[in-house]
Amino acid sequence: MESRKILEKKAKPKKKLVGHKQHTLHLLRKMLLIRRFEEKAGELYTLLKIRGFLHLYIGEEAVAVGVMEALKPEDAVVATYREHGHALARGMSASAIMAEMYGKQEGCSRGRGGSMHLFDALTRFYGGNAIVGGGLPLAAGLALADKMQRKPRLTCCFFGEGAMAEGEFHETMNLSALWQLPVLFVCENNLYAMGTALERSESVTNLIEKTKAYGVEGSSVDGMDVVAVEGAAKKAASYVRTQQRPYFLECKTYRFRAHSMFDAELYRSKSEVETWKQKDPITTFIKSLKDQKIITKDVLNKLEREISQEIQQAVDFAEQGTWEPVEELSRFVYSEPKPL
Ligand SMILES: Cc1ncc(C[n+]2csc(CCOP(=O)(O)OP(=O)(O)O)c2C)c(N)n1
Repeated sequence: MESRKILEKKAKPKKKLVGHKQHTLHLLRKMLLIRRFEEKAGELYTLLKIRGFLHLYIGEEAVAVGVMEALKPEDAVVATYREHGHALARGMSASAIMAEMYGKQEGCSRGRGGSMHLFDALTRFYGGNAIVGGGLPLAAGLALADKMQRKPRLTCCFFGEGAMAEGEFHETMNLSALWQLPVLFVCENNLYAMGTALERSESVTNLIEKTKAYGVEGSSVDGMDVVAVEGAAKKAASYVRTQQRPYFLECKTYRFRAHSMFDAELYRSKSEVETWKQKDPITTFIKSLKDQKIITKDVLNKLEREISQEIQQAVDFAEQGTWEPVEELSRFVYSEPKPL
């Protein structure tokens, strides 16, 4: 009897570890996919395969990946112009995103939006917004529609701390609290809005104080730690769903690359960037998984190979894609008549 008890005791954590292991590998896979996808995109940009603006998310992967774990398929997601990571974490196909960046018809926005305007109705991904703060009122509108139609869904809105200096942020906070809208606001505080440091543009740098002034509850989390972000996001999403009220989650993070492909980075020192790189969300996660013996070198190499194949397929898909015929350029400026 005693030995059976011991066996049962031993068996339990093993079972848990399998689920835990699969989940951690899933988080790592998503972060690595985003990192490698964007490294490739940066390369393709210099080869002039991708034109227009390109804002890389490298360094911030733990935020999109952790938060997305708290969302359900029926929830909506709104992001900024730095949104490849969010789109991939939400489950959009790397091929459709790459083709979009190439400007091909097979892209998720038919090649008309490019890097800053990714869209996918299937995963309820509403962008990709070039205007700083522009996604905030859109998120409130989506949540208001859900509330009016009594649909039990949540809208998750990602934005940078730079958006908090915009009027749209303040109007959205006010109305979301007043109308009790189910929005999870996720602020990706990477300390700089283009070349402007937070303390140079905001009189109050404790961001949660700002939202509290509107009656919106909030909390902060280490945005370089995917597990911490996932935990905080799950609590936050549960608050939004049960209370039917907005919530503000600040994720403290850092972008390792320049603001966009055109940025001399005169506003920060190389040593500051190097210090933050010590907290790289991917390398620190891999180290902790290795220390816990959850991952081996072989598993990691296999993961890297699979991701590399997925990205190569995306590039091939984009290369073989079709250009939009010039005579179709004015199509979709206005919605097309629906068949009666
Ligand atoms: C309304 C508006 N003003 C200015 C710009 C130019 N602009 C593009 S990105 C950016 C900085 C935004 O920083 P933040 O919101 O912190 O996001 P991050 O780039 O750090 O992810 C600015 C000022 C813009 N796109 N829209």
